[in-house]
Amino acid sequence: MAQARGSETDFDAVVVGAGFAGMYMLHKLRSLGFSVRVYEAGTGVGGTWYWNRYPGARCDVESIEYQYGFSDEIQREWTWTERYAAQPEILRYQNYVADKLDLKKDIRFETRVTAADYDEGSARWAIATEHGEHVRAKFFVMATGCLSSARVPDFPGISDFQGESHHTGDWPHGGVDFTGKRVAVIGTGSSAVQSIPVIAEQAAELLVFQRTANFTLPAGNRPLAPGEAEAAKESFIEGRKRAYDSQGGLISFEYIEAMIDDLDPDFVQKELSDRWHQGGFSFLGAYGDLMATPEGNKVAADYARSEMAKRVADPAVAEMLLPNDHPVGVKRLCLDTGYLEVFNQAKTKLIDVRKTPIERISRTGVVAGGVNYEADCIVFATGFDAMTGSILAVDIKGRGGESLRDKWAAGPRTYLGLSTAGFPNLFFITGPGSPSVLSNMIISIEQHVHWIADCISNLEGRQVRAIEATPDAENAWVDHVNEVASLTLYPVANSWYMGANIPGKPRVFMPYAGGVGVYRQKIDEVAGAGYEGFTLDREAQAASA
Ligand code: NA7
Repeated sequence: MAQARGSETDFDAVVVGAGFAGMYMLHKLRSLGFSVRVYEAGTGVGGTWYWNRYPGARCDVESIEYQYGFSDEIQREWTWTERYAAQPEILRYQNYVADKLDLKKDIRFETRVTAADYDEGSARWAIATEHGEHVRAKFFVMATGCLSSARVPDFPGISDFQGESHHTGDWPHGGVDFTGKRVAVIGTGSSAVQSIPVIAEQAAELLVFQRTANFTLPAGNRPLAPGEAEAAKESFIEGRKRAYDSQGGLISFEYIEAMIDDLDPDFVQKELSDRWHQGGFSFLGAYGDLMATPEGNKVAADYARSEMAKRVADPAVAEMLLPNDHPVGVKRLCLDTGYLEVFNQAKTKLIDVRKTPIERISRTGVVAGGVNYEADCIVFATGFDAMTGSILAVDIKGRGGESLRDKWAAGPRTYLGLSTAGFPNLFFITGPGSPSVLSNMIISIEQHVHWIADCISNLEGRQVRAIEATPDAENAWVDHVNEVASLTLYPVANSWYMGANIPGKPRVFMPYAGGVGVYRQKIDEVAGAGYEGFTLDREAQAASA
């Protein structure tokens, strides 16, 4: 245990981020008796759901599944109102949990961690914040989220724009009034697909700048029927156990394992149709090779395109909106509520910026293909420096002063997505190399929080002062992550999973595609074998005894 446990400058653990991951990590470690300090850049808890306040922001995992599962009391006390919860409801839930567990007293808000240096002599992290605060901790946990580093492309002239502009991931707390305005939205990923129908309700004119047409299916959102949420509470804890062992941490649908060629074509079409109209990600589980072979995927992609085309009145516009350069599901599938229908409105114009790239932002709008598209507001729905952006935003230096930014210059390298060689006592929650964004994030967060808390407890109990992944174990894991990815179609698309949306970012498939259940088995085996693949610092143990 830390000598100065509970002092204002020395902690057992410092955690960065107070979203779902950081909040639960704090609670878990604190309940085990450890002293913890959390740093959070925002003024409140919530992480992703604190920052992404754009109109229409909504989770694409069903609310019943997208909530903590560690407390039966909490899940019974909270009642979700919609099939897919909207951002304000999720943020209210997070605040309810934070207040119930009295988490906020250990969180320093409006404080970014800027640097963390590992001191080998004391086996402690020295952590610095933007306000010049310096604290030390034995364990350093990055709970920074996978999609937290909002990215506005480096368009020339961006500061010349005289109107209002916002990134969806850094949205003003007071909201934005688009009434009667000419609004330009750049990007057509999930954030754009969710926000555009809501913006269209207010805007006088809507310009949508599309680089890649994305697959989108109707979310099928609806209010939960009276009694539905209550009934779900009865089976929730039991369902959680199944979710932990499932493929994607979701139990509201089954993945069919049989390959398409072994199935009756009529069955396949019916399955695709049923799943499409059910809404959500179940569509991607219609048969075993949907995400694994171009031939298998094409059947689903053709089905998706035919459904999407039905929603767009003008065939020329439909042609622009139909994805044709990547398999379905390898970029995050969008779930929408009235997105494609917006393009049937006279006030909406779709601009293909693959054909006519955005050249610059002018004082009065967006210039593409030599045309200045005038706008009063620009919405940058341009995504994030995903998975590594927020980790590398902190200048982390490990043993021998090695910089994590340098170590990961050619792409992130982790052991189990939890740790990285050369950086003892540093943990990532849902880090690159773990299922993370390919799963129900809450399931993966809980899996990691449990593992890290068990690990810390175990080491403290044995008075081990440092744990560090070995380079061999890390290399083998990185190879395994790549091998599993290569069995899927994921690497073929220019997605943020691959880092492809950031100019100059290495193209590496970052999440682990092997599934939540398989992954869980692996990390539990590692722990059960006495932290196989890690070095435990026993020399120091003897010294401190
Ligand atoms: P995404 O999914 O990364 O979408 C960003 C969009 O912005 C996407 O359509 C990009 O096109 C587009 N983009 C990015 N840079 C540019 C430039 N320079 N020019 C034109 N268009 C650009 O982010 P979201 O916020 O929508 O969603 C992130 C995740 O949050 C989502 O997957 C869910 O998990 C929730 P591209 O496709 O790269 O050609």
